[in-house]
Amino acid sequence: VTTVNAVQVAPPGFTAEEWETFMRDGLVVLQTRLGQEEIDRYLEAAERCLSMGPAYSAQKTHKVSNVVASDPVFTELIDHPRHVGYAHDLFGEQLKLLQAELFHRPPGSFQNEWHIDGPRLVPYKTFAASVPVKVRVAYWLTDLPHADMGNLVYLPGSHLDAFSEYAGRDTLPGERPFCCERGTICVFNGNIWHRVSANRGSTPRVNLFITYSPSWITGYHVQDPAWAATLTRERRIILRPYDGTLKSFTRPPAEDVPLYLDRDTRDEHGPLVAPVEERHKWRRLTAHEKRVYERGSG
Ligand SMILES: O=C(O)CCC(=O)C(=O)O
Repeated sequence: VTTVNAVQVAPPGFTAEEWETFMRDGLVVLQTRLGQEEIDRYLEAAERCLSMGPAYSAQKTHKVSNVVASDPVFTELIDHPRHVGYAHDLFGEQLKLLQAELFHRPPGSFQNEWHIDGPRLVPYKTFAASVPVKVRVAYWLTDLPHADMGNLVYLPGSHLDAFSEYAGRDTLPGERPFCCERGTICVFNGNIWHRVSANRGSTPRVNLFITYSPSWITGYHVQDPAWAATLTRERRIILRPYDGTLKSFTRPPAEDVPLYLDRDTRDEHGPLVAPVEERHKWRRLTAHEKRVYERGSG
């Protein structure tokens, strides 16, 4: 067995039950949740990011993009072991952090329109119908006990319908406002139809969306390689700061492989590893593929 020094085993990801819910509904609430101390730490960091400006008006939604680069507390979220394994289950060795956003939706902020994430003309789900290419991990930092508090509103199962198209802001049959206690973490498929409700409550909604994709999905940030080089190996790799070499997004360089070791075997071998010289050309299965492969060959 070839071992690679200082490479960690992939942190835990979906349980069988969480996977089933995620595949059926397009959204799953994780068993793991934040304690009050962690919530306070993230809210303080959120306050620091929001106060850096630009100035925002009380009733307007304020979004901080690429928040992992804005505060060291959020930099930790690039690969936080409480959630990164979920994204790794889907995207495996080509995992990339696509977006990281902080949302502050104060009382009086408006709703947005039904949409899916990513391209609208020919959506991701045309090519990625069973497993999404964009997955979002949401950290909810304030209580959302009922609807109309600036909640995420989504249509469970809508990721499974290749031809669904919705427009506008009207209520749709089957829609679900996401309600939860602060500290809740959920993972959702970017292909589900969703919108945001107006905040008619008396408290701001504050949350983070940490979004992952395979490394070859683009469209948001080119991460600063100088900053990325100051981070841990895993964080640097997950940011994919390949500014000068576009083909690295498709075929990551040898030094970025493996990102993690297999959770079961604790090495980088898998059922389909081909005996070639260069390990960055070995085929690696995602956790999801492994389940499918093992069912088929077992
Ligand atoms: O803030 C939300 O709940 C969802 C925001 C949204 O629709 C999006 O970022 O695509």
